[in-house]
Amino acid sequence: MRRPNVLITGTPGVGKTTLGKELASRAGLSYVNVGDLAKEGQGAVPNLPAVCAAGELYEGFDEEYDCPILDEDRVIDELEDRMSEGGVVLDYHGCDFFPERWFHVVLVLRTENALLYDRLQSRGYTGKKLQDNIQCEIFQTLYEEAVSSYKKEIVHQLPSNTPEDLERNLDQIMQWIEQWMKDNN
Ligand code: DAT
Repeated sequence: MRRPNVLITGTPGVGKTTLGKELASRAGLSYVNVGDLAKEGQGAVPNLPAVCAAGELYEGFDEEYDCPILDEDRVIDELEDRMSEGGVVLDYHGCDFFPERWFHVVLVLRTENALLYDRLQSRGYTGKKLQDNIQCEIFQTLYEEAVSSYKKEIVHQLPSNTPEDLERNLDQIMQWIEQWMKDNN
């Protein structure tokens, strides 16, 4: 039975992981967090700073943002087999480097600034990192990235402010998945 691949993207803190895990569990799909995958990835990378352990799918470290830089090509190689099988909910705060053919639907979660600010602050973000992430949401950077990387018809923005939003989104996506399965099997 064919199953769809769902990309969940958006600014850090909008609720991708919360929605992605719950959706995967309800729909019987598998959940992949690209950030975590990179952290746990296999294979050695030469010449990385000590902060990036050998084997991670990183190609360097961004001093300004205090975070590792993903080795996008290796991440794609790592995921290719699973994605071509289908049935994956993929979670990442970027979307322009995945092959377009991987996804049947692309969901961009959106959160109001004040709420996002509180969520990121309680995650320990401060200063430039906090400001930049808020700006990323204000400028709808991930939405722009999604519509320029995928067919507009498959890109949907979903509000992710409250638990009610979460439930509504889950219901809607579950219906979409059921319809997709009917249409494609
Ligand atoms: P992300 O994976 O996009 O970084 P997350 O799933 O870790 O985001 O969520 C960040 C925080 O926000 C976390 O404390 C859970 C909370 N949250 C997520 N979705 C929410 C929603 N729809 N309503 C209220 N809080 C939500």
